[in-house]
Amino acid sequence: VWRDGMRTVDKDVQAVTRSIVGHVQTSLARQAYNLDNLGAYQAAALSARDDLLVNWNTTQLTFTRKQPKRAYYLSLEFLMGRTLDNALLNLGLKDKFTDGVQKLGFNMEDVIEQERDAALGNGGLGRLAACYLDSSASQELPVWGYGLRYKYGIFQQLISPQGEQLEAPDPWLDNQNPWELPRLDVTYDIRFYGRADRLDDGTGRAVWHGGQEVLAVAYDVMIPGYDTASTNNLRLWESKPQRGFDLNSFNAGNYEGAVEASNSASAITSVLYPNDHTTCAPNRSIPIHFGKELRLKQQYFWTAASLADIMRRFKNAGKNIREFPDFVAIQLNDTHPTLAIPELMRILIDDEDLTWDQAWTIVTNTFFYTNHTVLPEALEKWPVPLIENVLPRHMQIIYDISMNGQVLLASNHVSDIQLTAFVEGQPKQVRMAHLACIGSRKVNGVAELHSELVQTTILKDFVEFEGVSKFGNVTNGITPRRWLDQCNPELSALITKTLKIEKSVWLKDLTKLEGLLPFAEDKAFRAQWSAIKQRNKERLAHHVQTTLGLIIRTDAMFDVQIKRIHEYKRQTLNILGVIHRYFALKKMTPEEKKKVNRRVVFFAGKAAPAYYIAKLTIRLIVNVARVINADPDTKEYLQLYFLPDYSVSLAEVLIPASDISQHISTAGTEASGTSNMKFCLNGGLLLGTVDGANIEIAEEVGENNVFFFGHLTPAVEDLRYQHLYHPVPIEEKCPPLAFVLNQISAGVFGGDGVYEPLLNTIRQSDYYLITDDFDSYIATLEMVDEAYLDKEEWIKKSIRTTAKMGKFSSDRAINEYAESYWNIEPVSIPTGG
Ligand code: 26W
Repeated sequence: VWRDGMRTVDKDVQAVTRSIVGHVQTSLARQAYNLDNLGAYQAAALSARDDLLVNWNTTQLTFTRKQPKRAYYLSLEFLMGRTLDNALLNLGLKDKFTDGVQKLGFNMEDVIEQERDAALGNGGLGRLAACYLDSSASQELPVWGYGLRYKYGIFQQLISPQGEQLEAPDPWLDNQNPWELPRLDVTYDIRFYGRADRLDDGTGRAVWHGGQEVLAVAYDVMIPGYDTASTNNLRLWESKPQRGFDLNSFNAGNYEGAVEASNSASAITSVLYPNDHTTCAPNRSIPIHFGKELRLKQQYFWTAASLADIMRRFKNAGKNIREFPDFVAIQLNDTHPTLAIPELMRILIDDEDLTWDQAWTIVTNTFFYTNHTVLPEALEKWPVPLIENVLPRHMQIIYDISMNGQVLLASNHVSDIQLTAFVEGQPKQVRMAHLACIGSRKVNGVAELHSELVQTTILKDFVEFEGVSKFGNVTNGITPRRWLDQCNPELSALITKTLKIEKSVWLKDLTKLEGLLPFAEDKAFRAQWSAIKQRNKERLAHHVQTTLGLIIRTDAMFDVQIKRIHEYKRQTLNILGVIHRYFALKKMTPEEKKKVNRRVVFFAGKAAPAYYIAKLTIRLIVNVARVINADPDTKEYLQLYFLPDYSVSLAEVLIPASDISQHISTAGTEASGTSNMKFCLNGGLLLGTVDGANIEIAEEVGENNVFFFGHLTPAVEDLRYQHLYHPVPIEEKCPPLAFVLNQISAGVFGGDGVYEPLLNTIRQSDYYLITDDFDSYIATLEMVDEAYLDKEEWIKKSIRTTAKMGKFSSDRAINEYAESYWNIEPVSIPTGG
């Protein structure tokens, strides 16, 4: 049914309220007259779910009938955030539900706020997976996601009175989850440990037996497309003891052992590992999770269950196994699912009786690998003895893959036989990026610069060996549905009114935003544009006041840096810049201060629980905020906030309120960044380094609309070498920075020396080049101030930025994967209703 230019479910407000009340009474077993917001949310969610289910069923039925080639997105993380608002917008039912809950005496915004985020991810990689699911469904592409149903998502961050990060569990499933469908009939037995005995029949086959068997149970999450009935599936696996206890231990009369085994089975999907990028503690010798058996078990449990499920679906279609790559494409989201490569080899050789070569041809035409980081400490390596113990058959296969690689190399006269899936050292380790690369059809990075770096650094040998055509780039994208229409409804409405086209048109073809360009010259339009930014600032201030009790002034520039806390992302550079500004303000006369651009600086982000330096950074920010916000000399001109417990939902309030956001990683370290795109889409300007997708954003919006600073990627290695072999004291190299560091050391922000280890990372090797980039950073911040004082010119930049962000829709990105890699096509889904 078409309404307002959108294919909506055919339902009037009365039908909506009837359905909600029905759920209150029958699903929740409550009375409509004494319902609270939480009850209203649950009933509204169940009602929306009914509509999703109809579409989901139609979609899956259509796939089963038409048997198109399908793509599967294997990701250990899906950072979905909330679902209700998004589902209603995609279904075209938001207005009716808003009216409907109002008729029942509720405010839609309050109802939406009741939902807990599904925070099954750490950051960029997990949120990217969520955006790609939205785009796949919206473009009617047959794509399923596969992940784990963690009982606990990313930890909740609390800030102690001293400013330290504390971690609390995130029991997100405690209030029931209306968005998932348990599939207690879709289960697989997943084996660990035991023995792998090679058959001596010359086939290379082996039998893997014994050990522990764990049950994988499917939970399905419906993924509605925007303005289409197409509703895809995200299948998450839960681990359970196979029969509630371990039969072997039970038979031996070992009751305690049996109970223990059941504990360890459910442990597999109990918690999301909270580390991104950092696999080592600061001394770079204490591994945080590599070598952690449970993490390896998570990875295998998930890939094995997903492959078994994909294989069962393929076989149900009655195809020949050799046609597997014609019907199945599997995208590996980073190296976390790389065990899928030896697992598919195992299935094809041991279960399907194929030869090694037949199996390898299928595998290398099925998998695609995306790399998301070139930081050496973030590259996965698994100790051989660990794999040998947990997955003995897979270790044999990995050795065989490596050996075959060596033979091929020798026959190709490649001199450098470094090309193996292994590193030397005791114990030997498997380099997962190498295995993923060898076993895949294509390998891609996530922005132009990053894809270049993948080919010239970590996978250089493979480019030489396998040819450059295996390597490519797909620049990341974001879904404009959540990251503009949902989080910034007023701006979305203004855009629709101005472009004079249906919202559903530009939200599906984001390049249409270019139509805003001429309006940058329209004074009345600029006034509306900036009034919306102002109201978004007030919405953020209101949110902070109600959640934290803090009063934020909104007559100032909002300057935002929100992302995981990491040395390479350089929150330190930002806070040192804030301190520098604070002392500059302290020195000013009242006359001078009057000309100052007022700033409110926001930080938010989590640190990996064992990442000591990152946690010190948070502590420093919180304590600097305390001093600055209380100083009567400066508080009118500079305010600083660290907002705890960063999440998708918090980002949705922060991003639309930002005038400028900071993306200031050391050049060559941030693979892409995706929040940079979200800010710019919402008319926030970008202050950043020449890194990741910042470069492509500048290419689109024009260099005069972004603020770049800092050394470029090719200079980085040289500078690091200089630091080590020709160190110059900071007092000489950068006196303003030396002053700031000394003030911190002197205790101006308290701490009694606690910040020394953080400051020493800068004073000593300064791996991330704070001392080299500080001066140009400060100079650029001053340019930002100057630009902001010219209000009209600033708004023009803001409008032009939004207008040129079309490229960064995840619709464009997912189409590149679909066309150039997976070779899949849209399947149109008949509209029900
Ligand atoms: C320690 C194990 C580990 C290592 C790396 C866990 C997770 C990771 C991820 C690759 C970290 C991540 O999220 N990378 C980010 O991916 C985004 C989506 O492509 C990019 O935009 C970011 O630049 C990149 O940091």
